[in-house]
Amino acid sequence: MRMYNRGSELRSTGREMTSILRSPQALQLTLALIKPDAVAHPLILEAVHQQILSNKFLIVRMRELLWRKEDCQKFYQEHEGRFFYQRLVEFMASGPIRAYILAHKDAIQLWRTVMGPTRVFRARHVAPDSIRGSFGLTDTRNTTHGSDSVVSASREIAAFFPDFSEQRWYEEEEPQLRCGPVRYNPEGGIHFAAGTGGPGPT
Ligand code: RTP
Ligand code: MG
Repeated sequence: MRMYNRGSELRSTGREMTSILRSPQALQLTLALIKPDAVAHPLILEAVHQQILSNKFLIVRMRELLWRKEDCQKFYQEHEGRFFYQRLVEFMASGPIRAYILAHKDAIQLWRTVMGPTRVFRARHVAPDSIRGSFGLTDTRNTTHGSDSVVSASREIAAFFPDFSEQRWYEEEEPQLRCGPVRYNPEGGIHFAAGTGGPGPT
């Protein structure tokens, strides 16, 4: 059984664990991607998922998908013209990826810290226990992606989860998740506010 303990209280409810969250600060959202190099290796995929849990993120949504080259081009538009752009776009379309919406009071910066530096050689030296330091193969195949600002996070979440309404989530789910209790469903790989039965369409 997987345990999730974020606050002062933790109790078992059979297959799931329930914890009480009490934070006055609103949860922030970020988009996290696990890139094809890691999704191709089930043990690495699971290790990255565990890093998300052990760093106390709430997993709001999760999906696996194959991306078309045009989608990658659009997603990485800001890097168009850079020497690594073509390589990056082709790599991201080369196999399945996993996308997450993660919540935490400091989701954007925390996820970037957990990932480690972009360049794998640097990651191995300055943050060997980070995700990229542990699993990154090259500067392109560097295991994960994370949004770099609130504006990027909103745009990237909308690109990967077109049915997700951030506004509705802040109105309906965020207060419940923040005030707890929260459950983690190991089968679905997501957290949800206890008593809600999990997220419906948003
Ligand atoms: P990311 O967007 O992936 O979360 O990482 P980041 O902000 O640290 O990096 P960014 O500059 O946005 O670059 C996006 C992705 O492009 C690839 N890249 N390769 N020197 C290189 O060869 C190089 N520089 C960037 C990486 O895969 C990076 O994650
Ligand atoms: Mg970036």
